[in-house]
Amino acid sequence: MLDKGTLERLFKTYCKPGFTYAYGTAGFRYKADVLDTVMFTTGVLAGLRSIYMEGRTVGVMITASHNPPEDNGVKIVDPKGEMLEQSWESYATDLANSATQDFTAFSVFLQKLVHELGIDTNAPGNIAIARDSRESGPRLLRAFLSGSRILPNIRITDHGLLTTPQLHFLTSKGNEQQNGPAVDRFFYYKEFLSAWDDITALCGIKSLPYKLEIDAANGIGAPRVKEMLSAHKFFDGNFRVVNDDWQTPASLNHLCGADYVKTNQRLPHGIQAKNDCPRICCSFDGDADRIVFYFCDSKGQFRLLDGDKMATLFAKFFQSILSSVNLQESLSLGVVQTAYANGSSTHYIEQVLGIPVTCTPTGVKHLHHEAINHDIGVYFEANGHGTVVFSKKFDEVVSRGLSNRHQSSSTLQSLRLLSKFSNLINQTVGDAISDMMGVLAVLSILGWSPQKWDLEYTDLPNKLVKVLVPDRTVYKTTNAERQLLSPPGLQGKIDALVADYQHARSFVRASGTEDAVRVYAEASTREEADSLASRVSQVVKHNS
Ligand code: 16G
Ligand code: ZN
Repeated sequence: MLDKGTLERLFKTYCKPGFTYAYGTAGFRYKADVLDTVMFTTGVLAGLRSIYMEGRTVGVMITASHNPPEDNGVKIVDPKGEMLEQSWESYATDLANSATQDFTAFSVFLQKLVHELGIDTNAPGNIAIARDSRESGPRLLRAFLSGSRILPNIRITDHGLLTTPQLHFLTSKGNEQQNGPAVDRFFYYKEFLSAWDDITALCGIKSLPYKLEIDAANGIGAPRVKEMLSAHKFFDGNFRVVNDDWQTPASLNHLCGADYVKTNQRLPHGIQAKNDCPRICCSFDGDADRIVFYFCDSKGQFRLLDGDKMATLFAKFFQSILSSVNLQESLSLGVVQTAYANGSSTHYIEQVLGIPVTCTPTGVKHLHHEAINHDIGVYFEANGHGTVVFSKKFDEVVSRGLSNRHQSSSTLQSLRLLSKFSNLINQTVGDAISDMMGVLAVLSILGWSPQKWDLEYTDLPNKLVKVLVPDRTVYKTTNAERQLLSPPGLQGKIDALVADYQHARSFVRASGTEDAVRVYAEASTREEADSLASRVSQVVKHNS
C-alpha cells in the first residue's frame, strides 16, 4: 500500500465529510456532486475485491441508468459478470462511510478490513471499468482511479464509454479467455452478431420482417447499437435510432427511454403513431440494460410489450423447442418475476403454458439468483430488466445430443437452435441490445407480428403510485415484497380494501432508489385499478 503521507494527500483531494452512503440495489447512486468520496473508496474496494478473488478481473460501471442527467453512480461486477456478492456490499458501504468521517477513521477501517479478509495489498489485481455518457463520468473516473492506485499492483483496463451489459459481458469473458483475442466492445459485437447469423441461417430467415425503431434515451446505447448494427446486412437500412443525442447531457432520459415509456404508457418523443409500414419499436434506458417494446395498433393506439411480455415470449418459445426434442423432462424451464408482474402474465405462464413461476423481491440480483436454479431460467421485471440463463447441464445435454450421430435432422436443427440461442442472449445481466435481438429472432422464427405477440394474453389494468412518507425505512415486507410486516396493522387495511374489487391485488413497498413508498394496484377494470391504488395510497398516507 502507499505510504501514509501520499495516501492522506489523495484522501484529502477526494473525500469530504458529512454524507451517508448506502450500496443499494443498483450500487451507489446519488447526485453526481456528492459522489467523489464514494468513487475514491470504491476504487479501493474494487482493487481489494480483485486481490481477494485471486487477481481475477472485477468490473466497475459508472452509471445512473434511467435517472436524470445530474445523477450518477457506481456498481461493482464480480468476475463471472454478476452483481457484487452481498457481504461485500456492506464492506463498500462501511468503507465509504468511514471516509466521510476523517482520514483516521478511513485508514483504521481499511486496515481492519484488509486484516479480516486476509488480503495482501501488494498482490496483483485487475479491474475493467467503463462509464455511460454522463457529463460527470470523467471526473468520477479520476476519483475512482486514484482510489484504486493506493494498491500498487492493480492493473486497470479502461473501456471508455460502454453500456452496462457490455461491461458485465466483457468482465466475464475477460476472465474466461486469457490468451484469446482482445476482449473489447468489438469482441462483444462479433459474439452476438455471429450468434444472430447462425440462428437466421439455421432457420432460413433472410430479412427482418418489419422495420425496427430504437429509442436510445439519448444515452450510450445510441452510438453502441449503431456501431454494432449499421454494417450488418440484416439491419442496415432496416433500423432507425431515435433519441440518439448522447452528446447533449441534458437530453439523457428526457421525454424518452424505457422508464418514460413504461411509466407513462405512451410513445417517446421522436416516434410517431403512424402505421404506414410493418414496424416494431423499442426503448432502451440510459445505460441500455433494460428494454421495452411497443407498436401502434390499426387505430393508432399505443400497445406496450413490456418485461412480462418478453418473459412469456421466451418461455413459450423455449418450451416448444424443448418438447420438440423431448427434453422437457430432462431440462427444467422456469420463469422468475417480481410482485410487479401483471397478474395476467403469471396466470398465462402457470395455467396456459404450465411453466412454474417464482416471485422474488425487486432488483436484478434477486431474480438472477433464483433463475440459475433452472436449466433454462427466464427472468424479467415488468419494467424490462431481464434475460435468460442456461445451466451447465443445459450445455452438456445439448452438446451430447449434437454429437449423437443417430439424431434426426429436425432434432439436430432444434438442438443447434437451442445452443445458438444461449450465445445470442447475454447471460450475465439483462441487456437491451441482446434482448432486442433475442426477441427479434423469436418473432422471426415464429413468424409473429407484434400484434400476435400482444394477443397471447391481456394485461389486467394496473396503476403504480409514489407516496412520500416521513420515513420509508419503517416499511418492512415479507413474501417477496407482497405483504407488509410493518407498520403494524397496515397490511390488514390493504387486504380489506382489495376484497372490495374483482381480480384485485395491491402491495406497498419502500423504493430502493428514491425516498418514497410505492403502491401497486391491479383490478379487472381501469376504474377499479385506479380507485384501489388511490384508496391504498390514502391509507398509507394516514398511517405515516
Ligand atoms: C433498480 C434495479 C431494478 C429495479 C429498480 C426498482 C438493478 C440493476 N436495478 O433500478 O432492477 O426494478 O431498482 O426501483 O437491479 P425502486 O426500488 O425504486 O422501485
Ligand atoms: Zn439501466
